[in-house]
Amino acid sequence: MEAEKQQYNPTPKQQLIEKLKGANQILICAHENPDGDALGSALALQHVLDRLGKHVTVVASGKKDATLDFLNNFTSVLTENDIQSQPEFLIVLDETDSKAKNVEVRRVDDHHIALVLTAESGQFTPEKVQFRPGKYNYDLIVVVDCANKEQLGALYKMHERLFQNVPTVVIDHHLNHQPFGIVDLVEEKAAATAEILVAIIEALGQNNGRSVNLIDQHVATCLLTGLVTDTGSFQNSNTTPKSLTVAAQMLAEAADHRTIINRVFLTRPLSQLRLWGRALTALKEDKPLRFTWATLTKADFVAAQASEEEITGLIDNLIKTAAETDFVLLLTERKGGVHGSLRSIKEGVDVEQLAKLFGGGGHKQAAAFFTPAVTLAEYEQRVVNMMRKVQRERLNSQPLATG
Ligand SMILES: [Mn+2]
Repeated sequence: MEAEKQQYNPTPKQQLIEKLKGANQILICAHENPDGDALGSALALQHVLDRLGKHVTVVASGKKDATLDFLNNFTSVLTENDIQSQPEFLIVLDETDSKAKNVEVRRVDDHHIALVLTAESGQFTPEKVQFRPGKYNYDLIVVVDCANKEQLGALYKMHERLFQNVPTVVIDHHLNHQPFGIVDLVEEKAAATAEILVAIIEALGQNNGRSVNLIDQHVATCLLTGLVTDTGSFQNSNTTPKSLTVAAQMLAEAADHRTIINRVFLTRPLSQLRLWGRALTALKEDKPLRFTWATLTKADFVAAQASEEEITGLIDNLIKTAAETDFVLLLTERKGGVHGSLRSIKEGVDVEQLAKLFGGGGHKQAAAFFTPAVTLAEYEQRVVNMMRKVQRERLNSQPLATG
């Protein structure tokens, strides 16, 4: 073992492939409330490992987005309550002095069972018996698209012992990844976990010089879903030549691009449309100070029969398209307070600084904050006044435009 280690220094990718090839009972975990990349990656890998004759289970906590139900095996994804994480319990008998025969499990009464055996010679004594934890149901855990173990949510909390005892490998692309497996394959430049998986799946198809293409239509659709969702349909700045090349490869393998676009981008529940409609109808602007904002109260959510999650996409898909504005703001009344989302439109306008004024954070282009224990009615004016103050200072400090 030691000698082998000295000669061979595998990369994380090689280590990961070896672990996948060597495992038989595999648990694939995606992050809480899995998105297109998390589910697409998990289900693609499941399909491939299945074809390699392994027993594979996919699990994720929280809400599974029903718009992704076109993914192969979507309905087989389990939640943290469905999986067994207790190890076997072993009753171990020392046979040094005498062999056991006629081993049998016998029910004593409604509350007791007995393991019954006879000594071939001599007699067994209590000191010969030991109790030990046995095997787990899984010999490998694969975590996809998670920056840290906390992102697994209730799945991790509920099965902490399982994660501590079964080797875990991680495939991820987040910038702030905190390693938590025996192998963490992290490619920060990858637009999606699905993009990293393509090379892994290709390697899994190589066996002793023979090569099998494991990327069939199901796998290609799953992986393209991950790429399309994480790049906002190749509109976001994380789109690279590699992601487009991989997307082209998936299309060549007959990925169902039309279904992905139709389901992920062109289909919205009516409750969501009603909610967005309310926000857009009440859009406000400060024309001289060049910013635009929308608000949604608790009453709006009730009237639209929409949930808090249905706000997702509103600011990026619609409010952000507002013309002649430096930045946009969306204030929503949520459980326990008011949430603010900010997006920078004009180059150089840093909305992270604005979010920080309200205890929030994020990036220059996209930031958010949450203020507990306030209502929108009392908070909106305060936020807007603060934005006015900052914008006024910013615009006044700028050199006058020429021409
Ligand atoms: Mn991702």
